[in-house]
Amino acid sequence: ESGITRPKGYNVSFHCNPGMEKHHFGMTHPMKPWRLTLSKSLIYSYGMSFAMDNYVSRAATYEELATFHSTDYLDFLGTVLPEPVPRDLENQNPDLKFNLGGSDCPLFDGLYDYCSMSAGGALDGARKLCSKQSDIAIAWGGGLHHAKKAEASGFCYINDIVVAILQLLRYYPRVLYIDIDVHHGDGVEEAFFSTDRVMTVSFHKYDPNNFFPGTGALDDNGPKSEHNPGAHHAVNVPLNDGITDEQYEWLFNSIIGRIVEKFRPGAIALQCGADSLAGDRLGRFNLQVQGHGACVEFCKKYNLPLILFGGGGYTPRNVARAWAYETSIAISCDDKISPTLPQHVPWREQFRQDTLFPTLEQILGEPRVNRNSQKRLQDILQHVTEQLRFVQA
Ligand code: TV7
Ligand code: CA
Ligand code: ZN
Repeated sequence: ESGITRPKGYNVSFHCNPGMEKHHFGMTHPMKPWRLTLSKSLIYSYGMSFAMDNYVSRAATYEELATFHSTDYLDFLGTVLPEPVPRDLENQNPDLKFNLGGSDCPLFDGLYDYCSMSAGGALDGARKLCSKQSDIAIAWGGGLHHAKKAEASGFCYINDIVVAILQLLRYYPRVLYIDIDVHHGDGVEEAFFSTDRVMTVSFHKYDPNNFFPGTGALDDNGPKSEHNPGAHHAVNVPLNDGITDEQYEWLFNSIIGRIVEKFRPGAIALQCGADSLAGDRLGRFNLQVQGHGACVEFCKKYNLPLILFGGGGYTPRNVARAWAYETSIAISCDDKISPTLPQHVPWREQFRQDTLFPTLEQILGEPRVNRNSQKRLQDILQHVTEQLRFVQA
C-alpha cells in the first residue's frame, strides 16, 4: 500500500530491542525511551519492515562493552541501584562516582540492561556490515555519543558508537564518523583522538558557556602533539541558533564531500540525533525532516557500508517522523515515501498533523531567528578545507 518494495541485491538490516523502550529516566527527564516505540510504530505502519531484515538485537556482553569502557566503570554500572528513597536535604549533592546518579544521568531500574541493549543493537548492526550481509544497518536505539571510557555524561552511559566503530575497524582500514545531533559528539571524538583510522565530524550548536557540553570549537581538531597520528582527524562544525535546511545541506554536502574525497573511508557511521530538528525540546535549530534526511541521502550515495544510529531527540513526534523518513531513504531506491501518514498508525493523535513533513509554521508557530550568516558558514568550510591538507588516506 505504501509502494515500498525490496530492491534486489541491496540489503538493509533493522536492529532493535523492545526491552529498551520500557525504561524510564524519571518523570521530567527529557530522554524518553518511548520515542523508540513511536518511531517503530510509524516505520511498521508504512510497511517498511517488508523491505528490510528485522532483528531483535541481543544485549551486548560485558566483554564487548569492555572493548572501550574500563572494567571499574562497568562493574560499578552493573551493581549500582536506584536510591530507594529520595535524597534528603543534607544529601542533595553527593559525590558522584563516574558521574552517575546526578540529574542528567540518573540511576534507574534496569539501567545496565538498557545500556547493554542499546550497545547490542549497534554492535549487531556493525557485524552485519562486516560480514557483508547488510549494506546499511539501522540501530535507532544507539547513538549515545557523550559516554566516556569511565564516565557517564549527558544522558549517555555506554558509548555504543565507539564499541560499534571498534568492530568496524577489524574489517575496514578507515571509518568516517558523522554526527548531526545538535550536541557535540565529544565522547566519540575523544575515543579516537589518537588514531588516523577514524575521522570524526560533528555538526552542533556551539556556545561554550550556555550549551552542553561546551566543547567542539572550529579549531579543536585533535591533540597536535608531535607524534599523534590522530592530529587533524577531528572536524568540528560549530553552529548558532536557527540554522535552516538550505544552509545545513549546503555545508554538510560541501564538508562531507571534501572529507570523503580526501580520507577515503571504507565505511561510514552516521549518528542521526533528532534534536537538531526545529521544535525540539532541547535543540535550537530550524531543521525540517527533509533537511535532516538529506544528510542520510547524501551519505547513502557513496555506496559504502553505512550504519545509522539514533541519538538525541526530545520531541517524540518529530523524532518518529525523522527516523521513519530516514529508514525509508535507507531502503528505497527511487520510490518516494507517501508524505501523508498511514491511516491506522498507532498513537495517531501524538503526531498532531497527518503529514510526515510538517512546515516550520506547523512545528513552531514562529520560527527561531537564524543567527548563522552565510559568511560564517563559508569561513567554516574554508577552515575545514585547510585542515584537510594535513589528512592523507
Ligand atoms: C545525546 N540539557 C544528549 C544531550 C545531553 C544534554 C542538559 C538537560 C536537562 C536535564 C534534566 C531535565 C533538562 C530541560 C538539558 C549542565 C547541566 C544543566 C540538569 C537539570 N531537564 C544527546 C545534557 C545537558 C534532567 N546537561 O546529545 C532531569 O533540560 O546542560 C547540562 C548540564 C547540569 C544538570 N542540569 C542541566 O542528545 C543523547 N540537561 C529535567 C529532569
Ligand atoms: Ca553533533
Ligand atoms: Zn543531543
